[in-house]
Amino acid sequence: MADYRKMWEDIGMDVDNHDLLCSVLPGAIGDVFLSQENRPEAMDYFDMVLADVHGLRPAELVEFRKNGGKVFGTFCTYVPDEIIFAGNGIATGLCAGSQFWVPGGERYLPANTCPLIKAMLGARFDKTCPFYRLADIYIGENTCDGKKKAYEILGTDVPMHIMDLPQMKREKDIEKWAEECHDLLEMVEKETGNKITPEKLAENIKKINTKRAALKRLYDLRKNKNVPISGTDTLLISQIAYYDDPERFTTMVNKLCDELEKRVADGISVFPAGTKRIMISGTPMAIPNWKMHNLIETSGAAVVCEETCTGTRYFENFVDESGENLDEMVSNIADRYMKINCACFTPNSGRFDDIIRLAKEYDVDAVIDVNLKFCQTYDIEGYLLEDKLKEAGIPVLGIETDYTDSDAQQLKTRIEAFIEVL
Ligand code: BJ8
Repeated sequence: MADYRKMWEDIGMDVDNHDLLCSVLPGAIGDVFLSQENRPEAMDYFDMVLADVHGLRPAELVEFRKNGGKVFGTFCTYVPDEIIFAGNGIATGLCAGSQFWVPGGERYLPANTCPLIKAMLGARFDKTCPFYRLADIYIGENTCDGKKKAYEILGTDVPMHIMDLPQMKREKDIEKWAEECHDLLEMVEKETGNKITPEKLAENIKKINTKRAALKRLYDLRKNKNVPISGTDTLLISQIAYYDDPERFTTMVNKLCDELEKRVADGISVFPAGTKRIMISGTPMAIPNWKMHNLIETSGAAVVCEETCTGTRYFENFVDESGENLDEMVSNIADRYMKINCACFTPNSGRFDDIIRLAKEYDVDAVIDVNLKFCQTYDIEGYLLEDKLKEAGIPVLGIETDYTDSDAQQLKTRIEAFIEVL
C-alpha cells in the first residue's frame, strides 16, 4: 500500500485514529475475499481499489480539487450523478458501512439510531474518512427521518444541499422531483462555475447509462445455473460503483464480464452444483459491510442477487436518452430515479413486484430480507413483504442486524438451519 499519510494530514484527517481503521482492513480482505476459491482474475482491479480504498481515489480527488474541481458527496441512490458530472463535478458516495465509525456517531445521535446513520456522523466528525474530508458539499435527501435529522447535525460542519424527495409516486410527485433535480442542476452550476449545457447533460446521461448497462451485464451473468462469480465479490463491485471514476469502472466491469462469459460458456461455477441460490433484499450494505454475504456464502449457499441500493436498485432502469433540451432531459432523469422503490415511499408495492420478479429471473430458492437495526421503514415493510413472498411460494427469512460481529454466530446458525430445509 502506498504511503498516503501526508495527503491524509493535509486534508485534515485524524491520522493516528485512522491508522487503527487501516490496521483491520488487510485481515478483513484476506478473510472475506482472498479466502474464496476460484475467483475471477479480473477481480484484481477491485481488490486493488479496496486495498487502497482511502488512498487511490482520494488522491485523484485531491488533484481534481487542486485544479479547481468540486467534489459532491452523496448518500442516497436517488441523487442523479449525471447532473453532477455534467457540471464537471465529481460525485462520490459517502461510505458508512463500518462499525469503526458508530461510536463516533453515538456522541451525536440516540443509541437507537440505524448504524448507517451513526457511521455517517462518526466518519465526518472523527475525521477518519478521506471522502468525507474531500467532498466540498454534501447532498442529502428527505428519505427516512433519521437521515434527514442527522443531515441537520452534519450541516453544522459542512455545507449541505438537501433534495426534497417526495414519498409518493403520483404524477405531481414526479413533477416535484423534476423540480428538485432542476434545483440540483442550478446548485451544481453555481458551485462549479460551469454551465450545464444540453450537450453536456446528454453526454453524461449516456455515460451513466453505460455504467448501468455494465452492472446489468454483470448481474445477468449471475442468472446462469453455473454462477461465475460470488455474491461477496459482486457486492464489493456494487460498493465501489459509488465512488470510482464512472468510465474506468465501466471498463473494468465489462472486462470482468468478458471473463465471466467465458466461464459460463465453459460451465465454470464458483459454487458446487446444487448450491442453494439466495436473493438478499433490504437495506443497503455500504462498504465495508460484507457481513451477510460472508455469513451466507460460508454457510453453503450462493447469493445471486441483491434487491438493495448496493444491488439492483442502483442500476435498474435507464434514463431515456431522447430528451432534446435541458427540461426534457431533467424530466427523463426524474422519471428514471422515481422508479427506484425505497421503503421510504408509500405505498411501495412496486418493491414487492420487483422482488418477486427478481426471484424468478435469478431462479432463487429463497429470499433473505436483511434490515439494519432501527431502520423502521424497511423493518415495517418486511411484514407485508413476507406475506407477498409466502403467497408467491418463495421461502423467506427476515434478519435484523447491525455492523458488529456480536450476533454473527447466532445468525450463522439460523442461516444454516434455513438453508438446510430449502
Ligand atoms: S433509496 S434505501 S440509499 S434512503 S437503513 S439510513 S432508510 S434507517 S439507506 Fe437508503 Fe436512499 Fe432508500 Fe436506498 Fe434510513 Fe433505513 Fe438507515 Fe437507510
